[in-house]
Amino acid sequence: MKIKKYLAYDMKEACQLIRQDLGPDAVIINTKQVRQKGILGFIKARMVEVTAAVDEVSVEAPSTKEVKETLSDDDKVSREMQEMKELLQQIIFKEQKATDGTIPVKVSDYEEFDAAEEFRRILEDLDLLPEVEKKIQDAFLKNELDQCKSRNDIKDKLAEKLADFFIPVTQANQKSNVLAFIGPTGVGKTTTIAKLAANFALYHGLNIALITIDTYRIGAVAQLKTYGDIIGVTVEAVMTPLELKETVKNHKHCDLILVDTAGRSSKNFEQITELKTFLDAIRPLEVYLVLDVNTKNKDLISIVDKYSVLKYSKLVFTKADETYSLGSILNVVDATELPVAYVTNGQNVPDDIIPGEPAGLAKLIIEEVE
Ligand SMILES: Nc1nc2c(ncn2[C@@H]2O[C@H](COP(=O)(O)OP(=O)(O)O)[C@@H](O)[C@H]2O)c(=O)[nH]1
Ligand SMILES: [Mg+2]
Repeated sequence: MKIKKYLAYDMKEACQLIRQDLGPDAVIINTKQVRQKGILGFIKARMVEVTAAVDEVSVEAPSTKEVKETLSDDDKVSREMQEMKELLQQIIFKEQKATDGTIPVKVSDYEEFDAAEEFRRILEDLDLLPEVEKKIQDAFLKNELDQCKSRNDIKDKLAEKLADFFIPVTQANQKSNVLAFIGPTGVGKTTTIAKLAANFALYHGLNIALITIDTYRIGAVAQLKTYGDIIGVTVEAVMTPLELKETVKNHKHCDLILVDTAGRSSKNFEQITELKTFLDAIRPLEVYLVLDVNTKNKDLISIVDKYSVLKYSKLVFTKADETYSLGSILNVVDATELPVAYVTNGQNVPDDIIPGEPAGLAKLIIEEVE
C-alpha cells in the first residue's frame, strides 16, 4: 500500500494531483484544513491537506486489461489479486475509522460539488453561536443552496442573507449632542473617538469637544489630549458626575461632544454602577458599546448582558483587521438586536473606521471567509 499527503488550495486541485500521481483507484483517507505561511510569514493561505492511498500493485502494475490477458488462464493469481485489493480496502477503512471515525472515499466521489458541505464549512469558519448558525441556515431555502455551484456562489448568497440580519443605523432624535463610548479596557474606545472626532471635525467641518472621565489610568488623559491637539479640538478631563454635567453644559454650543470613559470590567458591578452615575448625569444622545471582535463569544455575551444597565444604543466593533472570522459581530447583533454604528480595522487615526451599513457589513464578514 502506498500512502501520500498532498497539499492543495481546494479538494478539486487535490483530487487532480492524486489522480495524476496515484491513479483513479486511489482512495482518500483523510482531509484537513491547514494554514500555510505566505509572504514574509504574514499572509496565511488556507489550504487542504489530503492523505490518499493506493494499492501499490495498481500504481505500478499494467492496466487491468493487460493483467487479465496475461493471467486469463490462471484463476488462482487473479483471485489472489482481488483478495489483496479487498484486504487493502479493509485496512484503509479500519485505519480511518480508528483515527477520526470517518469513512474513506474514492477520489472520484469528491468531484461533485457538495453545496451543503461547503455551506457547513463556511458557517464553521465564522464561529457562530448555535442559535445564530441555525437562524442563518433557516434563512436559506433548500433549493437556494442547491443552485450554488461553487464556494463563491454560496458566499454571495450568504452576503445577501446577512445584509437582512443587520439593523440599519438610524439617527436618534436630536435632544442631546452628547455621544458616550463605553466598553472593556483596551478595546479601542479612545482610538475610535479620535477617529470619529477627526472625521467629524476635518471632513464634515463640525465643532467638536472631547471630554474624558478616564482619570484612573496614567496617561489616559494625555492620550486623548494628544489626539485633540493634532485634530485641533478641545479636550477636558473630569473627575465627578457633577463636573461632567457642568463641562457638557459649558460646551453646549458644540455640534457634538464625545465622551471617553475608562474601561470597566463587566465582572465588576461596582465599576459599572459608578459609570452609570456619570452617564445618568448627562443623558447622552447615544451610548456606544465598544467591543473587540476578537473577544471570545462567551465573554462577549456576558459583556453585553452586564453592560445593559448602561442602556447603550449602538455597537462599535474594533480590531477587525486582526482576525479572519468576524462571526462575533453576528453573535452580538443577534443577542442585542442593536445596530452596528462602526467597525474599525486598524490603528490609523482617522482612516481605519468604516460605517456599519448592513450590506457593507455583510460583505466585510463574507470577504474575510477564505
Ligand atoms: N489592530 C487594531 N488595533 C486597534 C484598533 N483600535 C484600537 N487599536 C489599538 O488598541 C489599543 C488600545 O486602544 P485604546 O483606544 O487605548 O483602548 P481603550 O482602552 O478602549 O481606550 C491601542 O494600541 C490601539 O492602537 C483597531 O481597529 N485595530
Ligand atoms: Mg481609553
